[in-house]
This record gives sequence, C-alpha cells and structure tokens, in this order.
Amino acid sequence: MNQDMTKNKVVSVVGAGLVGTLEACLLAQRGYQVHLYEYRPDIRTLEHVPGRSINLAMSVRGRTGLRAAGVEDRVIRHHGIPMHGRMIHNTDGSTRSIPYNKDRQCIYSVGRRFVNEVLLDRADELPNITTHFSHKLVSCKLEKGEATFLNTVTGEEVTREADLLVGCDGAYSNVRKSMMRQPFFNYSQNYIPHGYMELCIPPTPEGEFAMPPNYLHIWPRGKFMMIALPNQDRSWTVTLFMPFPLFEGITASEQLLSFFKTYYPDAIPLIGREKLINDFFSNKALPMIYVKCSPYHVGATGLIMGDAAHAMVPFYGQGMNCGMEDCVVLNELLDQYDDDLAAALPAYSAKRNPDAEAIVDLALYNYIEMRDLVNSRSFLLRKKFDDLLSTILPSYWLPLYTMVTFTRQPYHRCIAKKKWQDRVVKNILSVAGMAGVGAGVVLAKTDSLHTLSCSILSQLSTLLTKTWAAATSVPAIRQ
Ligand code: FAD
Ligand code: EGU
Repeated sequence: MNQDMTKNKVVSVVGAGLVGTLEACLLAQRGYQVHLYEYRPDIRTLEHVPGRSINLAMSVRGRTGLRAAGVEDRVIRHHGIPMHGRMIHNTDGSTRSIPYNKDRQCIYSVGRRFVNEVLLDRADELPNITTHFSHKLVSCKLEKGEATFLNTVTGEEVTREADLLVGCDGAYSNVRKSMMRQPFFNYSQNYIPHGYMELCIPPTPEGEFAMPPNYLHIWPRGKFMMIALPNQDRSWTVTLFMPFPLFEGITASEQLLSFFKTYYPDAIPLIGREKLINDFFSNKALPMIYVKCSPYHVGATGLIMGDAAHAMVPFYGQGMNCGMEDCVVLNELLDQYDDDLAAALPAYSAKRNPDAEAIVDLALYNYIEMRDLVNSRSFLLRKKFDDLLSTILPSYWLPLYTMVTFTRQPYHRCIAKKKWQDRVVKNILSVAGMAGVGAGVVLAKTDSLHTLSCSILSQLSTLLTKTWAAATSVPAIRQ
C-alpha cells in the first residue's frame, strides 16, 4: 500500500465495538490518521460492562479480520474455547453430540469484552489512532465527513471534519439514520416475535465446567430454544430464545419451574433453582432486529459497516464474523484502488451488499427452519441425503453451514451453491423415484438390467448437466 496517499487523510470512526475498533486498526495500519469515538467510557476501566450477549461464536471470517490486525492468536489462544460440535439436549435429559467437521475444524467461544479489549489494546499500540471515549455522536454531515459529538463527561460538543466518516455504531446506528436523508438510500428494519434472555450456569463447587466444555450446547424445542456457550471462568452463558408473549406469560416462580421441568429439566440443577428464579425475574427479554439497506457509502466521505449496515438475527452465529469480514473486504478494495476513496467506497457497497443481505436472509431462514421444520419428515429425509452426499464427496459437496462457517466463500455464493445442491438432490430423488417405477416395468418385461441402468444413468447425467448449467449461468442468485 502507498502510505503517502493516506498519511495526511483523517478518518473518524464512530463506535469502538468489535467492528469499529478493528476498522480503526486496519485504517491506521494503512497510514490514515484515525479518530475513534465511543459513546461508552473505556470498557477496560469498567468492572461490569452492560449490554448484550456475553460470549459469541467466532469462526474463520472473524478470525481473518483479527489476523489482519495481528491479534488472531491473542484472541484465539488466550480467550477462545474451542467448540468441536454441538451437544443436543433432549427433553428427557439425554444428550447426543454432532461434530462440526471431520478435519478437526472448530469454532471458538469468545467473550465479547475480551475481544473488544484486545482490539482496543491493539489500537493503543498504533500511534496514529486517537481514541475518544464518552463521546456520543449527535449529528453528522456525511457529504463533508463531518460529525458532532457530545462529550458525556464535560457536556461539551465537539465537531470534527474528516476525509472519511465510518459509522460502526451498531444495529440502531445514528450514522445510518442520517444516511436515510440521502436520495436512493434503501432501508428496511424488522423485529422478530422472539426475544432472548441470558442466564448463567456457574462452575461446579470443584470449579469445573458443569457440562462438557468443548461444545455448543443446544436445547431445541420447536417454538423456542436454548443455547449455551462456555466462558473463560468455567461458567456458561445460556441464552433462552422465546416469543415475547411466552416470556410475559411467566410471572410466578412456580410457573417458571414447571416450564423448565417440562422443557429443560436437566438445566434446573445446572443453573440452580434459586438462581434460575432470581436471574429470570431480574432480567428482561431483549428484542432482535434485522436490517437491510443499500448503498453503504455516501460519495467518497461516508460509510457504514458491521451491524449498522446489516444487523441480523443471531441464528447463524455470523453477525460479528460478517462485520469483521467487512473490514477485510474494504481493506482489499483499498489495496486494489490505491486508497482512492471515490473509487473504493462504491466498489465496497457493490461488492458487500449482496453478501451482507445473503447472510441476513440465511440467519432469518435458520430461525424459521428451527421453529417450523424440525418436525417435517420430508425435510429430515432430504437433510439425511444431503449429509450422505457430503460424506461421499467431502471436498466437493459442503453442507451450507460448513461453507458459511468454515470457508470465506462469499455468502451469496453459499446460497447459490445450496440452491444448486437442493435441485440436484431433488432431481436425484425424483430419478430414484422414476427408477423405482421403471424397474417394475422393465423387470415385468424381463428386459436386461443393463438397459435399466443405462437409462437411469443417461437421465441422471442429463439432469446433472441441466442443473449445473442452470446454476452456473446465473452468477449471483439472490432472494
Ligand atoms: P456493536 O457491537 O453494537 O458496537 C457498536 C458500538 O457503537 C458500541 O460500542 C456502542 O456503544 C457504540 N455506539 C452506538 N451508538 C453510538 C453513538 N451515537 N455515538 C458513539 N458510539 C456509539 N455474532 C457472531 O459472530 N457470533 C455469535 O455467536 C453471535 N451471537 C449473538 C447473540 C446475540 C443474542 C446477539 C444479539 C448477537 C449475536 N452476534 C453474534 C452478533 C454480534 O453481537 C454483532 O454482530 C456485533 O456485535 C456487531 O458489532 P458492531 O461493532 O457492528 O456493533
Ligand atoms: C445462536 C445464538 C446451532 C450464538 C444454528 C447451529 C447461535 C450462536 C446453527 C447465539 C444452532 C443454530 C452455527 C454455528 C451458531 C450449529 C450454525 C448460533 C452461535 C446452522 C450466543 N450457529 N450459533 N448453525 O450448527 O452454523 O451449531 O447466542 F442452534 S455457531 Cl440456531 Cl457453526
């Protein structure tokens, strides 16, 4: 990269969360003068950080971002707990585990706070980043890269004009709000009927994990579910997902206990009766929102990234991963365009929007699938067949979650490949069906078995050629 092009350029980054702090580091490494603004005080000075989800599942896309900032090892080695598979908990308390991957590929449970702190420490190592905590963005002029902040300690307002203003201020982004006044800016936001509540399984009296630690634990129950990820201190963060009316319907301790006895009996002793009652009634269920918008830039002076651009429901464990991949994609485009922001920003919007919308859709689809499809028989049959194909063709036929979680294939390509696979499975199953009928006819006529297999094979190859052509002739299949 050409540091002469960047060293006199000033960038304001709004939001020192997971994405903003990473983006500040990557821009500073390119030579920009970066000012990083954050509404909250420095979380490294706080004893307790308020806010959502304590731990997150980190996979390759997030790790690629961390690597670009030189902190992948710090996060994964010191703050990551490997999860090699899921552990499914049934209502009778029995469990079964399903590994993620045959080649020991795994995901990591990381604490939000730890990841954020490692990134803030990295930002402090870079001399051309200035951090401004307790600074709340109150307004901005994106066409001028200008932003005004309220210093929540002194009550003063400060305005900074920069070459570029990057909004990484989360799902309820203020920077995005001001983009909505731009012509041709499209925007949609949706709440889902489910809420989530975090509970905690403490370590055992011996100080050990109360469940096998190297799994993502799942209690799937159709209309609601629970998930648990391990923490560094050997506790577990349990997240209960349920429609809001169900949360609101539980108002007394006995109701809560009978609900848990029915659906999550094994979790009661793990959390502890008293603690469960205490935590459930002192917590409140939080909403989940997803956001789609485009474009992500304004001229050569404004940009939104991370949840600000594409908040999603958490049912694929990809929100942070996708946001960190945003930073990698922008970095690659700045390389390609020699830090010419007027060219790189529109290229970023064009490249990133189809992929961001694809993962927003995939996460939403998972949410619906979890609720509605877990009991459908034809769905399960197709899933079994799909799994079989990925066992027979391990490097060629990757299940969707493997493409999403363990590769960096663009999300929209993952969807396109999945659609192609679905068509192939459907065709094979229908050929198998036809073959069944054909076999009856052919055998009745005592024709040779050779004729039969030839006819099946030729039909199959025609279908495969057709579906392949269909899949490859549409470069980006979008919903
Ligand atoms: P945020 O983390 O929201 O950071 C935004 C920052 O901007 C904050 O620090 C905020 O204080 C600051 N800010 C906001 N407004 C202003 C303002 N006006 N002025 C100044 N600063 C401001 N993702 C995964 O990859 N894996 C998971 O397993 C996973 N699990 C999840 C579970 C749940 C229940 C939820 C809700 C989300 C989950 N996610 C997961 C998604 C992940 O949390 C987000 O995608 C990620 O935090 C987005 O990072 P961000 O930096 O864009 O936004
Ligand atoms: C939800 C909430 C298991 C953290 C989707 C899997 C999630 C996470 C799954 C949360 C599920 C669901 C996948 C990963 C991950 C699974 C995945 C979901 C982390 C298809 C803290 N999901 N999540 N799929 O395969 O690909 O294990 O809150 F329950 S990690 Cl909903 Cl891989």
